[in-house]
Amino acid sequence: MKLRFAATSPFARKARVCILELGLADRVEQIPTDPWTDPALRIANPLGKVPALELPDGVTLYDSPVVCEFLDAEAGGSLFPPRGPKRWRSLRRQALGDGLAEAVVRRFVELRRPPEQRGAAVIARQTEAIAYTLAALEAEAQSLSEPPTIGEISIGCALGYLDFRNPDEGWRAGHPDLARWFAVFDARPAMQATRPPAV
Ligand SMILES: N[C@@H](CCC(=O)N[C@@H](CS)C(=O)NCC(=O)O)C(=O)O
Repeated sequence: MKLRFAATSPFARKARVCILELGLADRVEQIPTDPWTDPALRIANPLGKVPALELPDGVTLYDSPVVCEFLDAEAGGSLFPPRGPKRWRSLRRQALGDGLAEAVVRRFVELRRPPEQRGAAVIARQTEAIAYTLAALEAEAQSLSEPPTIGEISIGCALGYLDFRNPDEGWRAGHPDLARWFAVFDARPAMQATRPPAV
C-alpha cells in the first residue's frame, strides 16, 4: 500500500497515527506529497487532497475516515468500534476532530490572503466554530477513551494542528481537562513520530 501524505496535514496525520498504532508501518510506503502541486495526486484522488491510500489492486481510497477505517480493518484493529453506542460516539468524535481541523485550515487559508482580500465573516465564523468545539471537547474530556479510538485520534491530530498553526491561541487556559488529556495523548509514540515540521 502507498499513502500519499503531507507532513503538515492533520487529516494525513490521522492515517499516519493509525498506521503506527496498528503496527502497519512495514506494509505502507509513505510518499510525501504537496497537494497543491503534485500531478500524481490528482490522478490518484480527483479531489487533489491528502491523505490518499493506493491499494495493491490499483484502487485508491480517500478521505481520511475511509482510509483509517480500511487500515483498521486490514490490521484487525479496534480503532473503529463495530457497533452500538461506542461506534457512534467514536464516529461523532471523529467528526468533531475533523471539523476542528477543517475550521483551523479555513481560518489559516483566509488569513494568508492579502489583507484587503480577507473575509472578516469567514474568519469570525471559523473562530466561533473553533471556540465552540473546544468547549464541547472540554465537556467530554474526562470520558475520552484509553486506548484511543478513531475519535480520540482525530481530536488529538486536530489539537496538534491548532498548536502548529496558532501556537499563541492559548486554548489550554480555558480548557484544563482537555489540555491534561492532550498532554498524555500527545506523548504517544505515534504522535511523537508524526509531528508537523517546525515552521
Ligand atoms: N475531509 C478530508 C480533508 C482532506 C484535506 O482537506 N486535506 C488537505 C491538506 S490538510 C488538502 O489536501 N488540501 C488540498 C486542497 O484542498 O486542494 C479528509 O478527511 O481527508
